[in-house]
Amino acid sequence: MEDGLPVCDAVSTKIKNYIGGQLVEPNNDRWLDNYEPATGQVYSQVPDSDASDIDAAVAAATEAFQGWSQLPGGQRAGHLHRVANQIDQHFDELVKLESRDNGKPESLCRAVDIPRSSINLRFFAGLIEGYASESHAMPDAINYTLRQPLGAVGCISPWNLPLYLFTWKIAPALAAGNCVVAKPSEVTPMSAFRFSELCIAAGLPPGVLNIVHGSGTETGNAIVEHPGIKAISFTGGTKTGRTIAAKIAPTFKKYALELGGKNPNIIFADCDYEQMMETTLRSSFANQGQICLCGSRVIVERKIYDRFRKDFVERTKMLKVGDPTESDTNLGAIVSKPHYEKIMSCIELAREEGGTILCGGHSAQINGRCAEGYFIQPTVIEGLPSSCRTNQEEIFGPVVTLQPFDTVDEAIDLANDTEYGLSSSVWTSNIKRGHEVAHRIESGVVWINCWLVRDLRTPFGGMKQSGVGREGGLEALRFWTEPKNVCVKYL
Ligand code: TXE
Repeated sequence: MEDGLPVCDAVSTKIKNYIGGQLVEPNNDRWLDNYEPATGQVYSQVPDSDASDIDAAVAAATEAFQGWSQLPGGQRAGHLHRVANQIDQHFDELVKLESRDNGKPESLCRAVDIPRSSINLRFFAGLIEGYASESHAMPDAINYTLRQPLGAVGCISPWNLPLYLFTWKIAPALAAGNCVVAKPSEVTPMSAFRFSELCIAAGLPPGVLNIVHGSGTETGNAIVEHPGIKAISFTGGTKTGRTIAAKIAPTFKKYALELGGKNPNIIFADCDYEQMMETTLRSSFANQGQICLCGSRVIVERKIYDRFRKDFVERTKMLKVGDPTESDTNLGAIVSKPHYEKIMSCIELAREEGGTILCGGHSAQINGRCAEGYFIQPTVIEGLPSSCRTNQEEIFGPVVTLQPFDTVDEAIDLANDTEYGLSSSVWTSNIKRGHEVAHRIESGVVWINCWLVRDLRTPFGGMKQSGVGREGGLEALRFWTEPKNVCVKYL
C-alpha cells in the first residue's frame, strides 16, 4: 500500500476492468497479450472484454448519472482535482509505466504525457465552474439555454498518447455531468488501468467512470452500438472513424471524431532558420512520429532547399534511437510489431515509388535488453511527387518527405493536396504572408513559427478526412451537453 492506495504491480499478470467502482476481470475470462515495445516481450495480460462487460459498465454509468449530474459543477470539479492530485503524487511511477507500455522515451512522458494528463483534469474542472449558458432577450420574452449532460457516454482513445488523450476525453465529459464508459487502446492499457486505481483512491463515486479494456472490433464496437450510450468521442485512425460514423448514423447519437493527418510543414526562406530547424526536428520525429499533429510533409522554399536538406539530414542523423529509459534517447520504440511492420512497408513503398532515402530507411538495432524491440531510424525521403501514396497516406512513424516550392500559391497547393486536414505549420518572418497562408490552408489547426504550442481553450480537431467536430475548451463542453431552449413570456 502507498498512501492508502491499492498497489498496482505493472509487471503483474492481469489488468482489470473498472466497473461500478470495482476492479473486475472480464466476464468471459479471455485475455490479450500486452507487449513491451522496447523489448518485444509480453509483460501483462489485458482483458478481452465483450458486450456483457459493456452492458455492466453502461448500467453502472446510467445508475451513477442520477447523482453525478445533480452535483453542482464545483463539486464535480473537486472530484476531478482530487484525481489530478493522485496523478501528481504518482508522477514518477506513471512516467515509467507509460514509457514501458508505449515505447516512448521516459523523458517525453516526464515533459508531456503525464503532466498534461493531470492538467487536462484540472483545466476542465476550472472550466465547468465558470461555465455559463446563453440567454436571448425579446421585447416580451426571454430565452435561456439549458446545457444538460447527456447521460452515459462513450470515450474511445488510441495508443500514441495513452493517458494524455484518455484524460483529454473523459475530463470534459465528466465535468459536464455525464458518466463515462471508456476504452483505452488495447495496445497501451497500463496507464488507464493505473488511473482506475487512482480514481478509487481519490474517492470518485462508483460508476461515474468505467474503464473497459479490450479490442476495438469487439469491446469498442459494443460501446458504439450500445443503446444506453448517448454520445461517442473517438480518436484513432480515419478508417476506424469511418466505420464508427457509419454505425452511429442511423441512431442519431452525437459523435466527435479526431482522426489521422498528413500535415504540411511549410518553410519559407525568410524564417528564423535555427528556431525552424530545431522545431522541425521535433515536429517530424517526436514520439517516433506517432503524433497526429506531426508534420510529415516538409515543404521548403527552393531558395533554401539545398541548405535545409543538408542541415536537416545531418541533424536527423544525430538523433539517438535507443532504450526509452535512457535520458539522452530521442526516439524510443515503435508502439507495436504490426505498426512497426506497417511503417517499414511504407518506407519500402517510398523506394518503389522512386523516392531517395536521404537518411534512415531501416530498422535500428539496439543492443542489450532492447535487442528484440521495435526500433526504426528516423527517415527522410525526397524526390517524390505530391500525388504518390507516400505523400498522400498517413504513415504515423518517424518518416518525413521533403518537397520544394517556388511560390506561395505552389506551397498552398502542395499543402492542401491531400484528403486530410488536421494541422499545419508555417515558418516565415513575413507576418502578412503567415496570415495569408493560415487563411488559405485547409487544416483545423495552424501554427505560425511554432509547433504543438497548445492552449486548451482553443478548438481542436480536423477538417476533411481528419475528423468531425472539435475538442477543447467550450467546444468540448458543448459537445458533451444537450442545449435546450426555454422561452419565458413576461408581458
Ligand atoms: O488505430 P484504431 P490503429 C492512425 C495511424 C495508424 C492508424 C491505425 O495512421 O496507423 O490510425 O491505427 C479502437 N469500434 N492513428 O489501428 O484502430 C481501438 O481499440 C470501436 C491516428 O491502432 O483507430 C483503439 O482504442 N473502436 C491516431 C482506438 O479505436 C474501435 C492515433 C484507436 O484504434 C474499433 C492512432 C471499432 N470498430 C492511430 N476499431 C490519432 N488520430 O491520433 C478500433 N477501435
